[in-house]
Amino acid sequence: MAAKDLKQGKGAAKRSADISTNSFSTNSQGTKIGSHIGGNSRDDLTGIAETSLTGTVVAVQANYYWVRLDQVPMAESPRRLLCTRRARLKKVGQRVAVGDRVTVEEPDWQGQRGAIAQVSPRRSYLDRPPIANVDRILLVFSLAEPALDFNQLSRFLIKAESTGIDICLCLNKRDLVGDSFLNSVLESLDRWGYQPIVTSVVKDPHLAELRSPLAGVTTVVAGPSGVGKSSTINALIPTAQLRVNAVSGKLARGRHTTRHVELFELPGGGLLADTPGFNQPALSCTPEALAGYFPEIRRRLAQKQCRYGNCRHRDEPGCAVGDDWERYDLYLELLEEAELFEEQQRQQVEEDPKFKRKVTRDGQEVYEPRLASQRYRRQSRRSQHQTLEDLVWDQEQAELEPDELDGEFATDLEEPPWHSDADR
Ligand SMILES: Nc1nc2c(ncn2[C@@H]2O[C@H](COP(=O)(O)OP(=O)(O)O)[C@@H](O)[C@H]2O)c(=O)[nH]1
Ligand SMILES: [Mg+2]
Ligand SMILES: [Zn+2]
Repeated sequence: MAAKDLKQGKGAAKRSADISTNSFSTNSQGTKIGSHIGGNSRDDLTGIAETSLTGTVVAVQANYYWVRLDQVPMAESPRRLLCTRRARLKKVGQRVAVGDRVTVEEPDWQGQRGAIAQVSPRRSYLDRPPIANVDRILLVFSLAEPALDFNQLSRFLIKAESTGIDICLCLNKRDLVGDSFLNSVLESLDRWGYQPIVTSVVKDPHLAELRSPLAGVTTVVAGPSGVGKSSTINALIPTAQLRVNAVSGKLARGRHTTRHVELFELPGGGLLADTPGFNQPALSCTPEALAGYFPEIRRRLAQKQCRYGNCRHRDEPGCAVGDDWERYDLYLELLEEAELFEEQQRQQVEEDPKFKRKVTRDGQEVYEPRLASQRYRRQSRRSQHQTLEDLVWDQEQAELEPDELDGEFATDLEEPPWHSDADR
């Protein structure tokens, strides 16, 4: 399976699709507000049945989810409800992430509470930070302070390309550089295949061109520390009030600390999430996939094919890509890294008694967890997805959502995680 599929496409989408076909008929014990019984509750009067309350998860706090509802029954009803996740979702392993489209039941308008009963299949999923249904990555770099580092920019671009999500590149701090420097940067980036939006936030603000790519979609803001991500979001959404110059990156992320991800609403519609900066994203893709993350290579391959289907565009005879392009040396460097990474993964997995090697019908090598018993089969299939995902994508330690810390995603399957106090 292509790494890209594991990352955000088929793997995640399939998981949620499988789950969403389950019926979530409610446990309606006639407890709360009689949410599924027709009648004259005030919600019925407004034509919005409580069972059809839909919304987007905009923040996750411990085992609670802030859901922004698409519609509310009365003007004074709260737009956001603090929700738990139904035990049923937990049992089938349906995680809830920021960005998920959900159905909410049992709204308690006064207490501003509810319960998430269903999660819609995801269009995309990013695991770093965990956000579902991202439409666009806004990659912010600064032209100065910190100085533009082309190698770092390339790595961020390639990491972003590897998600398959649309990229919008932004060069900030325009006020700090002269025209000739800016133009030479723009010429280089154009050769790579990118046409960035140039902004400044602080002096003589210039952000207008950012508005249209962000309107109406869900965007994740990424980039190194100090380039002006938080400043940009604050300028676009004054109510966001993100801390500028906040410490971020590896130091700020302990093993069990949650990275707080929150989606902010743009005044004209659309959602925006800040991410903690990280200085050098770990590139953990397969050697085969790497070429697809360079627009220059994609462009050449669209015109002409290499002689060999498995060409790595290094010095193979009949290669259509060649070596006469600006980022060729970087490509070679990353190809070597990818080959090394693949080899390490193979060794790690071969040595691990929890996995067995299997060759699929289409000839791909996969590693499956050895199953403890039939009883855990359903559970283990899910863990397998998760584990392979981690193996391919995560060189760093896993950073878990708090509600995964209950062991739900552990590869050790001896104890089924069927019970948890946090459930309702
Ligand atoms: N001169 C200048 N400084 C900026 C601009 N945008 C942000 N800054 C400054 O850059 C520093 C880092 O900004 P911040 O938004 O915290 O960056 P983040 O780490 O990417 O979120 C702050 O001191 C900002 O005031 C800009 O367009 N021009
Ligand atoms: Mg910041
Ligand atoms: Zn080639």
